[in-house]
Parts: sequence; C-alpha cells; structure tokens
Amino acid sequence: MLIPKTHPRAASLYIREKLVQGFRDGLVVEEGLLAHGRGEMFDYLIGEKTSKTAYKAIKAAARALVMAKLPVISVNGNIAALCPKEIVELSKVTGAKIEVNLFYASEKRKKVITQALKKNGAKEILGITPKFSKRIPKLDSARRIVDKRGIFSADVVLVPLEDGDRTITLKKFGKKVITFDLNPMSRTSQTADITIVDNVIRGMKILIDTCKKLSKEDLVEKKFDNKKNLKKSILIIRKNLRKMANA
Ligand code: PTJ
Repeated sequence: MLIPKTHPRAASLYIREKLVQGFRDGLVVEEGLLAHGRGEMFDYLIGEKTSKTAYKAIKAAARALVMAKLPVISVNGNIAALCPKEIVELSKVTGAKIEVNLFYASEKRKKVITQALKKNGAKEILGITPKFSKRIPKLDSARRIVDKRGIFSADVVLVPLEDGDRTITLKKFGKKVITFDLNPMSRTSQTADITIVDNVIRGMKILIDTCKKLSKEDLVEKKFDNKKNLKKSILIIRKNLRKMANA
C-alpha cells in the first residue's frame, strides 16, 4: 500500500504496513496482528510520541543493558517484523545475545525470523538449536523452552511486546526484566523492572542512541521506580482523554 507522506497518520499506517508485511512473510501470527491493534490504540492515547516518562525508562534500560553480565534480547514475531535492524544494532552496542523465543512456536517461524535477523546482520542467534534447550519451570506456554546460553543464564532480559506470564516467571527466576509495552496497565508492564511505554518503532532507536551516549558517571547502579513511572504514563492517557472529551 502506498501511504501519502501528508496523511495525518502516515507514521502509524507505515508501522501497520510493516507488521502486515511481516504477517505475509510468515514472521507474525494472526494473534500478533491483534496485539498490534491493541498497541495502536494505546499509541493513539499516549499521543503517538515518546514521552518524558518513556525517555526516563529508556535511560534506565540502557544502563541496565550496558552494565549487565549477560544481557539477552528476546525476539518474537512482532518485534522481528518491526525492528530487525534495531535488534541487531542494539545487540552490537550492548553485547546482548539475540534469542528467538515464541509464544506460538513453530520451527517454520523460527527459521523465517532467523533469516530476517541474519539479513540484517545478526551473526549468532540463540533459541533455535534443540541441544541447547532448557526449560524454565512453572511456565505453561511454549516460551518455557529457552536457550541455556541465553535467557536461561541471563541476568537482564529485554522482552518487547510480551504476554504477562513469562515476565512474572522470569522475575521469579531472578532475572531483571525490561519491556516495551504501549499499555502501561498490562501485566507485563506492571511486573517488569523497567517498562518503556513507547512504540518499539520509536523507542528502539532512542534506546540504541542512549546506550551509545552513556557516560562513565551514568554507569552506576541507580534506583528506578517503575510503578511511579507507569503512573505518569497512565496520567498522560487520562489527560489526553480529558482533552478529547472537552474538544
Ligand atoms: O510471535 P509470538 O508467537 O511470540 O507471539 C507474540 C504476541 C505479540 C502475539 C504475544 O506476545 C501476545 O499476544 O502479546 P500480547 O499479550 O498481546 O501483548 C503485547 C503487548 O504489546 C500489548 O500490551 C500491546 O499493547 C503492546 N504492543 C503492541 N504493539 C506494540 C506494543 N508495544 C510497543 N510497541 C508496539 N509497536
């Protein structure tokens, strides 16, 4: 579809097209299209721009990823379709490993996603070789099967566009969890250590830049209050709704 640049919602329509193409290419599942629709709705409510609150979370996430001993970027169909280039760049900048981990797992999708990442410069991709598989206890979905060199051993895991159960389990398993989620009220958002309430399409680029620009003084443990930050995102939505209701 050709989207005119002058269309008032060109950016959002462009993101949608990327996801739909990812679906046609076999990276994204039908459920991923629904997840994207939920995201679009929340993006609209936060004003389709990166808030100060999101910038704050991005800085905390950059610090956590750069300071981690073994950071891992967990890749599902949606994030692979939307940001393949950024996943690879973030991995290079932070030294994070890339692991494919799917809710609706199939060998065919794993292969297509791996190819898309490799096309964008990824060298090593975890989560695709059965001999390295390990099981995360107390997790029902296919996501319980992880790579022992990756998520299983990681101290910090970035899980963008996630379902709630795994975040809770990963936390119980002692991992620091960072997520991108446009819905500040989702279980993932509320459970993660650091939630970036922003569209991955905007936020990933800012996260990469922030990692590159971290100074020595930035690289010290700092407290980040995720709940407080999430409340601010919810207030942005409330303010925007009020504005719309009074317009
Ligand atoms: O590829 P698979 O098999 O691993 O399946 C992945 C999906 C996305 C289907 C699965 O993880 C899922 O169902 O996720 P949820 O529970 O729908 O959660 C996705 C969250 O991401 C929702 O809260 C959406 O609001 C949010 N979201 C959707 N698109 C974006 C987003 N957040 C940031 N940027 C987006 N572009």
